[in-house]
Amino acid sequence: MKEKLEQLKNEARDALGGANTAPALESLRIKYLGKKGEITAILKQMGSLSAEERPIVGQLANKIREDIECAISEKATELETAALLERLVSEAIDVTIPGKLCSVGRRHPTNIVLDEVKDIFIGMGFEIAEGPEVELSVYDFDKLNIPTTHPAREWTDTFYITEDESVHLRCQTSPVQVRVMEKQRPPIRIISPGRVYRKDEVDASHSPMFHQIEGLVIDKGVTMGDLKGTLNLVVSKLYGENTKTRFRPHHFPFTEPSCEVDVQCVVCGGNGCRTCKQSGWLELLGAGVVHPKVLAGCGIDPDEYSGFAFGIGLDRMTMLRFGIDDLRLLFENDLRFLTQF
Ligand code: 2NM
Repeated sequence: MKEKLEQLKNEARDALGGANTAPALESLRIKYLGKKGEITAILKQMGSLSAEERPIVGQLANKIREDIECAISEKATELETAALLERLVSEAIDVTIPGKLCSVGRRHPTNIVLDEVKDIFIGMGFEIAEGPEVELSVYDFDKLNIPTTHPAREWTDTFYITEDESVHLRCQTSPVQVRVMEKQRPPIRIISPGRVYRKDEVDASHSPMFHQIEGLVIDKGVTMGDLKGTLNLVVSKLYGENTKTRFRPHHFPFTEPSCEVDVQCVVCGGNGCRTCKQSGWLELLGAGVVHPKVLAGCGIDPDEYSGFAFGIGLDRMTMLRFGIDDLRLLFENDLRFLTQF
């Protein structure tokens, strides 16, 4: 029995040497020390020994069991340490590697100018109004006093959505004004910026989609004088205190009287250059006193209220502001262009 125990001890030592995983170690523990393990089996056979042999073999058996237990726990610690070391190496983070740069986007030049214009009007008590780009022809044409015979209503000029011409991509943001006038009682002070659509061939100064900022003021006793005062103030904030303006008579179906407003050329200061085609003036916007028919059509009594409206081409303004000579640059989204602002 002694020999058997010594043999078990050697066998266990060899087996432990080759156990390199926690499960392998556990199965060795069960094999030698478990309830049905080999040492236990020997201890169970002790009854057949003589009284002299029993304590000697018993001692030896206990000693070997303790040795094996000790060896197993040492091996377990060794395995844990090795596993930890491996994790530390494989999961190592080099905190000295430079971070990945994420490039921050920037505002489009059109939005830079739009925000400036918005700030000026908000400072004057205006609110921002928005509306759908797919618009009812009733709102974009009829309620604006644009007759069915008007060239703007041709299929060659307007992106119709329906065969019956009742729905189209808006060609101005005036329908937003109409919607506000129908819903809100005066006083009204709004600007409505947004995309508008016209069937234009693309060139350096035309695009089928462009941007407008329209404005509307309705109250008791609003006159052409208020229109001039307001727009002159806007121009002085945009282009400087002493910038001259010129109001030229014009025609729009939705305003009467109507005018176009020019500013002294921002490039040459009025002396004449390529940008202003030697005239010294740049066309900035269209405006006028809202036609009584338009007011009445929106449920506002033209005998009680009056107002003025205007429309600014935002893309052209942006080009002038930054000296951009081709409108297409604003729509191509070429980063080499956009990162310059
Ligand atoms: C312009 C020029 C003149 C205009 C008129 C209206 C409305 F809805 F009140 F009738 N909104 N915008 C208007 C007037 C727009 O754009 C060049």
